[in-house]
Amino acid sequence: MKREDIERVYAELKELQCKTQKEVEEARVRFLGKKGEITALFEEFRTVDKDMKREFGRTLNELKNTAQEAIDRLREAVGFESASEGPKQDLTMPGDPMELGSRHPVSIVRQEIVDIFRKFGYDVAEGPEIEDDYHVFEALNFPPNHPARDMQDTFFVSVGHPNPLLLRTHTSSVQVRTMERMKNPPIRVICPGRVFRNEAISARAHCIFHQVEGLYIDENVSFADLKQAILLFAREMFGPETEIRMRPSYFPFTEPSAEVDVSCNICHGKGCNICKGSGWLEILGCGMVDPNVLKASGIDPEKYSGFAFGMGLERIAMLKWRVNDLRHYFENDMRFLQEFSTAVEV
Ligand code: 2NM
Repeated sequence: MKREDIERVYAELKELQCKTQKEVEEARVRFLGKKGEITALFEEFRTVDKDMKREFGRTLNELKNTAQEAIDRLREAVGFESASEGPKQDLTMPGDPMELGSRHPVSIVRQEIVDIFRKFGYDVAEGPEIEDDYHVFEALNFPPNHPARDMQDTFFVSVGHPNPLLLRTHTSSVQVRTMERMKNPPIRVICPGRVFRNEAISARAHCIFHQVEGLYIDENVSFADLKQAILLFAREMFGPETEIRMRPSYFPFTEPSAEVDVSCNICHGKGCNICKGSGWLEILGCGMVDPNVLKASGIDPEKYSGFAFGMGLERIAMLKWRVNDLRHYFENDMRFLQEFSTAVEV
């Protein structure tokens, strides 16, 4: 036996490449099988001089271990061709823990609002995101030249068409569809959904956001009913101490219209940077449904009246969790989303 024989096998091992389990097995037979090269060296070892046995013995054992390790590594590396070839696994071991996801803050807020109005007897309605001019503007008393109908504000799907399709700019279109379908009040409905406006994206504006709008129509519905409904909602949503304040406003589909503020439950009116020192936070818009809107959907405004309201979910979530940039809601940054993992209600 010569030292070169051992060196040669080392060199061959170093060059060894396998692409399949079959090739790995062939390599194992070639080096370590009954007629393998290393097995042959062990045969030869018997003829080695007595004074050399110790050194050769150690070197040969090292070679054998190196070969075995190389084969094992290759077997791992080339992957298994069938499940039965796979590594021996202890099937009684517990599995890898699964990471729990979390609800998106907008989804949490929507669910809270929907739950509150369900309790008040409202149904939930949904409708198409791609709408026509009639359901988004005309039936809602938008005059023909209203700026919201401009391409600057609304995304049009098709242009130059007699009845162009567009992305809804509010979910009021779903309420129009509900009135058309139901005809006979009482109607109590809330419409959560995505809306689209052609705005430059910034900390305070986004071209996609989420709304919940509500509608209540019956005989003798008054502004006092609206005020009470909003107050009850605000106390369910923001706590029993909450006060509301209404400021006159304007919407094409309601008359009179108002904007609603809730008392700031962070500073309780003392003034903080969330309410900008005013003690009040704007949360929604509302009003008495314009008779023209009722008429357009086939409801007799002489017999029935109603109120409607609408709120932006991102805005409410911003107040709730004091998020200062709207863009966080759309970026799906895990570091942001995981902040809400404890907010999951079970
Ligand atoms: C708002 C504010 C005020 C509203 C009106 C209607 C409908 F369809 F009944 F006319 N739905 N939603 C409305 C009224 C929405 O959002 C700020």
